[in-house]
Amino acid sequence: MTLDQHLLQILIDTYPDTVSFESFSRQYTCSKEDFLEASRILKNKKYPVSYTNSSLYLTLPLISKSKLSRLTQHTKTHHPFIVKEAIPSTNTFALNSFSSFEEGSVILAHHQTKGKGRLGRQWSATMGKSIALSLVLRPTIDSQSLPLFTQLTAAALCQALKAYGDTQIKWPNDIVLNGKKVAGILIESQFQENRLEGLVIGIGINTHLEPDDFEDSLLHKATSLKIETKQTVDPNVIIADFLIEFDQFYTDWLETRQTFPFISLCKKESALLGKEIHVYSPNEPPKTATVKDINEKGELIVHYQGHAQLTPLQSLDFSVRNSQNGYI
Ligand code: BT5
Repeated sequence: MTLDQHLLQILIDTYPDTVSFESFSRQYTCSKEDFLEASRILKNKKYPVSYTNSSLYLTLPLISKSKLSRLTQHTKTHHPFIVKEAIPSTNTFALNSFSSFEEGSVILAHHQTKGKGRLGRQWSATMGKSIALSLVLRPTIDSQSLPLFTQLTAAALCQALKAYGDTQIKWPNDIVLNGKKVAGILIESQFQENRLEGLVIGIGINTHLEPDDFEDSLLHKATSLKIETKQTVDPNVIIADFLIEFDQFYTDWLETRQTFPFISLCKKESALLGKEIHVYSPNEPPKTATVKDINEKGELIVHYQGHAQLTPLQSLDFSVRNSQNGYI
């Protein structure tokens, strides 16, 4: 590790306290110049660091491997944590080296520079102000069960974020808080010679983003936990809470193959049930429909205007928007 990486580690573990040159140099022999240079490097990399006199501190809590391990020591699945500084996408990173990660591995990044959304869309993030997480799984399932994982993940994430306000699930993969998107889910699969080798469950959560961090086009439909609660939140607690909820649903489902526990939660917390929506599918004009249900396969059951029958929608093919106010 380089000196700035050591300094970052100490700052993370010391948060919210300051780290002085004296205390740092007791552990890592270095000159004051080296210490200042390491501080400058962190600042240039856009870590949220500030100075007081000759001390340094983080203005926001960052992901801490040691804290995460402590908070998840009793989870049902073992979760090794891999924390990267800055990478284009935690999902791509997990998929590119899929075979090297054991089941339950969690890849995180302080800064995800080219996050992916569904259907080729982008997911934006700012250094230290968002959670980018990819969970590696190798369940023995057929590819038809894949859409279920989005609902299972949405239920777990919605539960984990309840502590910060009235979160709801906008089928299939958005978590909304006070009507605006605060988190998104992207599940990707890894195939080896037509055999499903495993899954990468990607989630992005806006923790400390400020209005300035969002592009203009997102301002009316995106938010962060900080904006909504006016408080600093601990990403480690959020990640641990999500994994605890996820493991519960996942291990139960592996055992029983019953989808009721998480589908019923998706229905209870649905931002769409009973609403009129526009359904967008590739190469077709949007169609107006009323949302009637979410079935046991995780499909959205809608009633298209003028149709006698109900139609199930699969998350892979559609995106939906509320008719009245654009987002939900
Ligand atoms: C999603 O796609 O919402 C999936 C987001 C998944 C991100 C995670 S982060 C870890 C992992 N690694 C990755 O590379 N990705 C995953 P979708 O439903 O297609 O929504 C994308 C749309 O949401 C964009 O077209 C924007 O309109 C909007 N958007 C982009 N960034 C946002 C943000 N930070 N907050 C709220 N909305 C955002």
